[in-house]
Amino acid sequence: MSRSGFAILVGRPNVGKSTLTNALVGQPVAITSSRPQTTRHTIRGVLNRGDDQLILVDTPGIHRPRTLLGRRLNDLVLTTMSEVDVVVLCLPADQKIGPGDTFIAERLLELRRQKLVVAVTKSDVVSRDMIASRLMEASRFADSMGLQVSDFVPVSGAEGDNVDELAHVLASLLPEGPRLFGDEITDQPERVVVAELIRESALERLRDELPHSVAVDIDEMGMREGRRPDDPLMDIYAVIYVERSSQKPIVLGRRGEQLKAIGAQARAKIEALLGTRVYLDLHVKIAKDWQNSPGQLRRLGF
Ligand SMILES: Nc1nc2c(ncn2[C@@H]2O[C@H](COP(=O)(O)OP(=O)(O)OP(=O)(O)O)[C@@H](O)[C@H]2O)c(=O)[nH]1
Ligand SMILES: [Mg+2]
Repeated sequence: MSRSGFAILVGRPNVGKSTLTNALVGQPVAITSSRPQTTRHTIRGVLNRGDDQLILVDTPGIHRPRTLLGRRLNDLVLTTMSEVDVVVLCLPADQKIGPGDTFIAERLLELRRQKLVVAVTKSDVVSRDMIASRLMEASRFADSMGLQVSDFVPVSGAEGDNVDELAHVLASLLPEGPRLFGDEITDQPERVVVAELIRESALERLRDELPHSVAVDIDEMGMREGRRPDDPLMDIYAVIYVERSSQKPIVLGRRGEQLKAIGAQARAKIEALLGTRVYLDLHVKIAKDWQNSPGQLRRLGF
C-alpha cells in the first residue's frame, strides 16, 4: 500500500528549512537567503518516491514578532502544523539549542496526531563529533520537554548529505493512501513564484535591515501578442514595495543601477524557470509601514 501525506518543516529563522525543502523536492520551490525571515508563506513542494508521495511544507521561521506581519506568520505556522501528518523540527548543527527552540517545542506539545522528527540541519558545517553531540543534545532537549520523537536525522540541504535518508524516514511515517497531487512540484501559482524570485534577487543585493522592508507584487503578467510562435516573450510588470520614502533611493541605486541589477538577476531566474524570454518592468513604490498595516498586508496577500 502506498503512503502519502504532509510533512511540515518548522524552526527558528535561518536554520535552513527552505534549503532543505528544495533539496528534498529536488528542485527550488522556496527562495533562500542568508537573512533571517526570508520565507513569508507556507510553501508546498511535492516529492514522489516510488508509489509514495511526500508533500513538504516549508514555513516562515518562528520568532519573537516585532510587527503585525511577524505575528501573522507565526500564527500561520502554528495553525498549519496542526493540519499535517509529520512535523520536522529543524535545529541547526552550528548553534546551541536556545529559548527560541524551547518556545517552538512548547507549541509542539500541543499537537496530538502528528509524528515528530528532529532534523539537525547544516551538518556539513561541523565535524562528525560535533554532529554526534548535537544529536545527543537534541535528544536530551526533547526528553526534557516531554516530546516524543520518532527519529533524529542529521542532514545538509546545501550539500545533499543524508537528504534521501530523511525523505525515507518522513515517507515511512505517512499514513497509507493514494497520491494527493499530480505531476506539479509546487502548489504556488506562477505569479507568486515570479514575485518570490524578484524578492530573492533584491535580498541578495540589499544590505542591512532593508530586506525585511521589501515586498514584491506582480501587477500584470502575460504573453506579448503578435510574436512569432518560435520566439515568444512574456511581459511582467512588477512593483517592489518599501516601507519608507528614505528606502526608495537605496533600492533604485545611483542612476537606477541597483534596481537594474536586481531586475537583470531576477529576469535570468524567471526565464530559466518559465523557459521563455521575459520582459521585466520593475518599479519601486512606497507602501508606508506595510508590515504593520492590516490594509497593506491584505493587499500584499498576507
Ligand atoms: N553550509 C550550509 N548552509 C546552509 C544549509 N542550509 C541552509 N544554509 C544557509 O543558511 C542560510 C539560511 O537558509 P534558508 O534555507 O533560507 O533558511 P530558512 O530556515 O528557510 O530561513 P527563514 O525562511 O528566514 O526562516 C542561507 O544562507 C543558506 O545558504 C546547509 O545545509 N549547509
Ligand atoms: Mg525559509
